[in-house]
Amino acid sequence: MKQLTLAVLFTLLMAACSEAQAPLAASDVVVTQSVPGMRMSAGYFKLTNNSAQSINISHVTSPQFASVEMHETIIKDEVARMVPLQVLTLQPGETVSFEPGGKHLMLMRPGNDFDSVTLQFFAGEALLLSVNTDFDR
Ligand SMILES: [Cu+2]
Repeated sequence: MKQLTLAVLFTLLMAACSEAQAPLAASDVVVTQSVPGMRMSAGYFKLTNNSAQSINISHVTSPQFASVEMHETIIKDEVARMVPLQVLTLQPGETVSFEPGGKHLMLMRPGNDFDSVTLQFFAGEALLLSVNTDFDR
């Protein structure tokens, strides 16, 4: 009986640890090559809220680019256009995909010489997540 209690406690502790580890997680992170002459790349990924509260991403930055914006592609009058996404809200447990033709990052004005890109996700002043991905020029 005592052994069983310990096993349950251990399991609970492990669950608590993994929860505390990463309230926000990113996977399948891709930053595309910039189109020649455009000096602009797109960023795609999946973002998951592992916490019990909703998360509001206010902006994303990258040390390798002077400007990063969250965009959403919408179709209006059969014309696709991009609109800035002011805030990205993730409900508890929700995963949102940034993908071609939908939500995406626009990364503008790259610096010189880098072979990986860092994306930093912010909620106001708070840095929630920093991820790296390869970038082959
Ligand atoms: Cu865009």
